[in-house]
Amino acid sequence: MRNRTLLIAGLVALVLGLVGLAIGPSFPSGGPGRWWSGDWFWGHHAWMMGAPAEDHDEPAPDPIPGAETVEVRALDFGFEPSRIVVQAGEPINIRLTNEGFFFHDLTIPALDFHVNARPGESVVGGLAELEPGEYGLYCTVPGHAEMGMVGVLVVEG
Ligand SMILES: [Cu+2]
Repeated sequence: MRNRTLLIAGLVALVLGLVGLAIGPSFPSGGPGRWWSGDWFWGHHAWMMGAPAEDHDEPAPDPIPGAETVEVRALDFGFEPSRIVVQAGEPINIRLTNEGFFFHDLTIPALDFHVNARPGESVVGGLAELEPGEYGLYCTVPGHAEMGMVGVLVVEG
């Protein structure tokens, strides 16, 4: 039994070593030894604490005056509602209100639409008149879509 335990421990160490080698080169100069302690970690993980990651912080498209505003709540982790239904041929605004503890965004890739909000923040973005169809949406912060931050914008013709 002892030999088996040692074998398993060795395999675990080997796998951890390989993982370390695989991700090591992506660490900044200074090396993996300080990845958890310094600016690198917080620079890349500040979004966990409610701040945006660098590439998720683009401004929202300007709201469209007079257009109907659809309210969407961002939660940890999901959109409420996750199914947004609007009519074709009219511009709309989407107001994303972040009621979670984490930074969130609402991105509709097919429409090149993106709004993001810090915790407690409410941000409006405009969408020009839409073609009928179903457009998938999600939160682009790593891991959030997998945890449920997905939905669909349904444009009824
Ligand atoms: Cu999110």
